[in-house]
Amino acid sequence: MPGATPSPAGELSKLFGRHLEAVCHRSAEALRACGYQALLVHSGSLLPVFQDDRTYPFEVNAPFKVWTPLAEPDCFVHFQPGQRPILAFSQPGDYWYKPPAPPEGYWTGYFDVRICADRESARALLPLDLGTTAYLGEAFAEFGSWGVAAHNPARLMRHLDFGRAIKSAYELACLREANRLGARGHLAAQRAFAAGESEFAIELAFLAACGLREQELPYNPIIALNESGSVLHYQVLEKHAPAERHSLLIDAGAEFGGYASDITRTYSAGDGDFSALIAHMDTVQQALCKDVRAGVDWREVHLHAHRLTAEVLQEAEIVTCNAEQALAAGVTRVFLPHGVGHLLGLQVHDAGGFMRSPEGGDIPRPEGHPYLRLTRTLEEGFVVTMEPGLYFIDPLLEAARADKRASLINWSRVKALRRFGGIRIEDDLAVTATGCENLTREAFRAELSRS
Ligand SMILES: [Mn+2]
Repeated sequence: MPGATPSPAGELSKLFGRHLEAVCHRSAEALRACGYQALLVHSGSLLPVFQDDRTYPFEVNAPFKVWTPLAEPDCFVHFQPGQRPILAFSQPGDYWYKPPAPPEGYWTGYFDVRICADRESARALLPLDLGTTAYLGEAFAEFGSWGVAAHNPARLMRHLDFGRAIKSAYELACLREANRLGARGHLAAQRAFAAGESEFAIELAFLAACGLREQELPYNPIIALNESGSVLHYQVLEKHAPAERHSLLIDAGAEFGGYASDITRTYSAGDGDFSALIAHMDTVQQALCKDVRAGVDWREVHLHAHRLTAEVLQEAEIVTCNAEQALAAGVTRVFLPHGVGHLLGLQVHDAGGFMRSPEGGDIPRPEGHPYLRLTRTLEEGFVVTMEPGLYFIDPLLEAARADKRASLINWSRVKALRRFGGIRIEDDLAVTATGCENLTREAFRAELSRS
């Protein structure tokens, strides 16, 4: 309608249409390259708890999320190039649970939606002959009789995963929204920390502000007060607030349309040394964001993070040597033992971070950096996290104290800073030809101007 402002849902629907066309195109290419005529993707099954009548919270399979934002078990997408994809939607006849309503929304018009009561009736809604169809998903009891050509063929899955790195305009819109929700949660968490709340209460504040339950988040939040910030994937969520409050490290993201945000912030309760160290790490993080543009080898960004970390260690007098010596002796890896970032999308650590090409071959990590999750050269449309860190991790410090690195570390400074745990500052970046769009900082700015 000329002159009318498109509703967000209308806009999203248009974006989804173009996105699905691209998914169909690259899936058709992958099928052709691997010798299949069609693709069947399962959303996943509910997994029963051992000797119990309950199931684990449902997690939808990533290859299914490629096609729809639907997060229901036992649904199938069947795609044959040139035809509208079929969605077999499972609506069990069950009076113990509320059956899901048939899907409705900006994306459903692009599918041939067929409602089924169970897997058997789903099979009846699919093409009779699946003999040239590749199937992606778990095997289930009656799966053997479905007659598919291949089950999770590695070569095809690799082709499909490779293409996921470059995000469409629709995917970027979802990632922006996931960041907006995440920023809202982070601001609530920051207020809860300032109010002296426990880790558990900070998580509740985060969830309430995002409007999501824990199982709807892309990953379990890491909410660490004080020295617990040194545990990279800290999971405890203490229910009692500690007697003394020094710092908060919160790594938590939200999800929209199946797409994740992955955001970390670190706060100091006081405005002393640790607060200055956070400000310094923020400068480092922003400098590293300036490295990001199409054509850049991510391994170089990671190594740059180590050079900048060495400078922080020298300036903050955490080492007794200069930055070059700290770097050469591997001391930065004591304080920054993880990768500086990873691909982000339908999975928080998105697929395909090492792939040289869809056909095969991995790009190796730099020697001595075993936890880097991305080694590819950035292309326009990649979405990556930028998450430098600096931590006081007891087992790594102990190991350094036992070898020739011991004399390079200022142990009294380490002792003074240990109670703060560590620092991580993490934003999500959409790579452009000449730089990047910082989805997270934009989201924080928008949320702050809203309130
Ligand atoms: Mn991350």
